[in-house]
Amino acid sequence: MQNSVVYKPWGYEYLVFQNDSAAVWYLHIKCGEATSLHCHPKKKTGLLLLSGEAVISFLNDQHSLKALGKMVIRPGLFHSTRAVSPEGITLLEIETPVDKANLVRFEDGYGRKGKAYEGADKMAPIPENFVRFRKPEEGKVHQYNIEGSRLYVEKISDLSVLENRPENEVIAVLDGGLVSEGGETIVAPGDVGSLGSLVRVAKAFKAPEGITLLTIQRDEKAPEKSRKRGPWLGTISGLAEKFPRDKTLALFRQLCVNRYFELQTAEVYKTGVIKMPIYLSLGQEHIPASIASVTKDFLIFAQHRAHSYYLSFGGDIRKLIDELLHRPTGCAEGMGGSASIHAPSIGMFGHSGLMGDQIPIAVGAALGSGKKVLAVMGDASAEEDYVFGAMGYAATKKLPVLFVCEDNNLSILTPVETRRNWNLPDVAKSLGMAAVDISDDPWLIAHYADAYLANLPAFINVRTCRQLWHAGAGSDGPPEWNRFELIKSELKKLGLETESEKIENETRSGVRKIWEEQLRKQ
Ligand SMILES: Cc1ncc(C[n+]2csc(CCOP(=O)(O)OP(=O)(O)O)c2C)c(N)n1
Ligand SMILES: [Mg+2]
Repeated sequence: MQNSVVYKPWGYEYLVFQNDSAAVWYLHIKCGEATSLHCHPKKKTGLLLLSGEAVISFLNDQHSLKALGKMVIRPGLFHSTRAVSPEGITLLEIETPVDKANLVRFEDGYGRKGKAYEGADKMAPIPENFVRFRKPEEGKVHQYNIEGSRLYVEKISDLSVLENRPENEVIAVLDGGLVSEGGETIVAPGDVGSLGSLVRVAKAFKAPEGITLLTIQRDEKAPEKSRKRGPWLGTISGLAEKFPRDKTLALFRQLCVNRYFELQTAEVYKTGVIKMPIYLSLGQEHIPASIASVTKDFLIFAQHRAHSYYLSFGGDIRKLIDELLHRPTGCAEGMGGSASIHAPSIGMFGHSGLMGDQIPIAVGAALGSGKKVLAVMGDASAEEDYVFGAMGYAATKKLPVLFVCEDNNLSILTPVETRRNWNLPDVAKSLGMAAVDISDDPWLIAHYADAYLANLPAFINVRTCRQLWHAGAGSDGPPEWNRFELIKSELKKLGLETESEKIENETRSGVRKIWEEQLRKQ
């Protein structure tokens, strides 16, 4: 548990820090979701809200908290934390003494009433870029940044050093504390409050063992973007190590083909020889490569952003180029174009242009053929009612459909949070199929695609970033996270730097050469 992210029906949590006195947990609760109404009979819990807005409910009372709001929950007090802001909340819980099993669930919206803490099936390795506090050292201040806040952890023996610091800074005690002349505890681990109050009481009481303090400052200038979609996105899960190296390299080769195809297409588009709108998958190109690395045995129904599906599932790159150039030698005889990559020879069917209509058609294909079907949608097309109708039907009839949503948070330019307050995997679950909400880590995508194959229908929501404009080759600046670079640095850690550089160079020049050859055929 110490090194795991624990996935909960309301979001996830992981251990940020632990010493003999206290454990600090980081929780992300999704909008509208809540922890069970629970208590810890033997533990005190300090709550510190880092971002968003929460309502803390007790048996007969409620309090709302905004960013950097704080509260101490005494042992035995039943409480539940609900996220009420659209982006969900991030919360630190400082628990003391350290005892994760000390939990009584009284009421629970997810059927966990009376049940113990989550088991290993709900755990995954903590991604590398999740913040974890190092061991505090006397005389040193360690700084961390989480969700628009700066966090400092320090071990202090003489509390007078705190006197010149801003009084309204929020603090949590992680070790040590203050005692009275008679040896009674005044301030102890798990306490949360303001620096000003601590400084005031520190003048009257002693700190025999010093104090280990977490201090938090809100960074008002933190870029909005970094707070936009949650810290668990744009991460690597740690699964990469468990994948066979040849599989990882084959996946990387395919995603490089997809990526350099899109980059080269963008270049060619700027010259004006492509006469139709193009829909590039740059930033999302590794999603089909990841699914195809598990199996290519699917009928494929994707939508307008589908070049990478065609390439990953056995399409011929020259026929794709010809399709973009309106040639009869194109995969759809030049009549589909970028938005409708149609290639029955590889089991791929072109999109009509009506967002989401590929989903009922995909479900119908599964019903009629009995074959496995990959039904791909965007986060916006998934909002069409016929998509839900078809997904519900697939769940009822247990049809072999893997639904994948490439959730780039955008409908052309409108982000999800201004369009809806519900979450797609929740809808899929309520319709009766397994569903997950994951970052676009290729190993994680492959892991779930593989795991779900035996239990279709199932739904995978992949949080990803579109790197270029909705249509065309323009860009509005760097993506929220750069998945390609994250993948390359992971390959480096796996000792695959030389091989992956070679693959990248080969595919870059190979794809360019093929594009040039096809253009010369004009
Ligand atoms: C039924 C319907 N409504 C609206 C449109 C206009 N439209 C074309 S693409 C698009 C956004 C699609 O977003 P998403 O499904 O998330 O895919 P993405 O472009 O992000 O990959 C919209 C609204 C359409 N083609 N069909
Ligand atoms: Mg979208």
